[in-house]
Amino acid sequence: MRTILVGATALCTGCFSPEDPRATGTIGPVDTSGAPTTDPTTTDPTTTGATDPTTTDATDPTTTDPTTDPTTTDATTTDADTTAAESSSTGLPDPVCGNGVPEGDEPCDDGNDVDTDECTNACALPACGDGIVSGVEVCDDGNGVDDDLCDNACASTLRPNLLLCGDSTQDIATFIPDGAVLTVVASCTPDASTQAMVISRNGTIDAPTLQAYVAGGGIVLTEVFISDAVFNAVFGTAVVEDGFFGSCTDIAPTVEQFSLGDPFWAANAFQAITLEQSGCGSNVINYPGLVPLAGWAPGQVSIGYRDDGAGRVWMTEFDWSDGEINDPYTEQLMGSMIVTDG
Ligand SMILES: [Ca+2]
Ligand SMILES: [Ca+2]
Ligand SMILES: [Ca+2]
Ligand SMILES: [Ca+2]
Repeated sequence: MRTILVGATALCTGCFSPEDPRATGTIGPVDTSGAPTTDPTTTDPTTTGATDPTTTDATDPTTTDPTTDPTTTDATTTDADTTAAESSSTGLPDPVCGNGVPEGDEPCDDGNDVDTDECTNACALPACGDGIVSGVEVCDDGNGVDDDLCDNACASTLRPNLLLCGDSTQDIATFIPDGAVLTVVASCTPDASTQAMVISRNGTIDAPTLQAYVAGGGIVLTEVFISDAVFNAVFGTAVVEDGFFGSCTDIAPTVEQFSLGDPFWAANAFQAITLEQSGCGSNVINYPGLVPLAGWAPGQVSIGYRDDGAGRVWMTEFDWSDGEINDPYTEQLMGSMIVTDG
């Protein structure tokens, strides 16, 4: 028994005893305390956790998804290109005015060729100033000038009627200038509605009526054979016809020009004709107060005027009422006299 115990003690001489501080204190606590410190603190939470949410997550939503996809590519570039392409090439055709269908910026399109109804031929609604007389407009010269024959409210600045006193083969409506709105009325009794009264050779005149009319701003034109009687009726004179000139062509005798500085010639460029081309009548040069304008020769006056108050009496002493030749220049001169702002 003893030997075994000694032997056993001798064999285990090099072994660590449980009481040895080196074995228990050094190895045990190092293994145990080192493992838990290294694992949770260093590796798991810091490296793994920080990398995943911060780096990966931030890159995905901010950079890739929202900026590139929806904003740049989809919304702006692609949509806009598609829309423009559809409307210009693929979509509706350009508006056609006159097809009866209001399209694009056409306010109307009635498809007819009537310019003066509720839709003009330009597919526009009627308006004062468009140069088209429609609706309640008396006139519409579209020029923006208020003090001419048609004012900016599309109302005529003339009295409405043009009177013909006496017979005339010539249609005196041909004397009405472009832009003037006048109604021809057969009458020898002018009134406040009379823009001008044209008295032909066989017209019947009444002196007091003529005097009141002219003094009130009326305009009178005469003809061959009656100029002296009209002049005397308005001005109380006693002039008589003197001689007879011209070729009785019905054309205004503008062979000779007088009073070159008169406003009438500023408004109507003088056009000379020959004596053979001229209408016929008597010389009115000796009518008192007359401003001579044109005639057959020096000292032989056919056309002139004299004012009385706001009115004016024109001597148009030639055979215009026969109307055998429609002469545009004669019509222009007569028209200019009719709309004179006396
Ligand atoms: Ca149309
Ligand atoms: Ca129309
Ligand atoms: Ca108009
Ligand atoms: Ca005007």
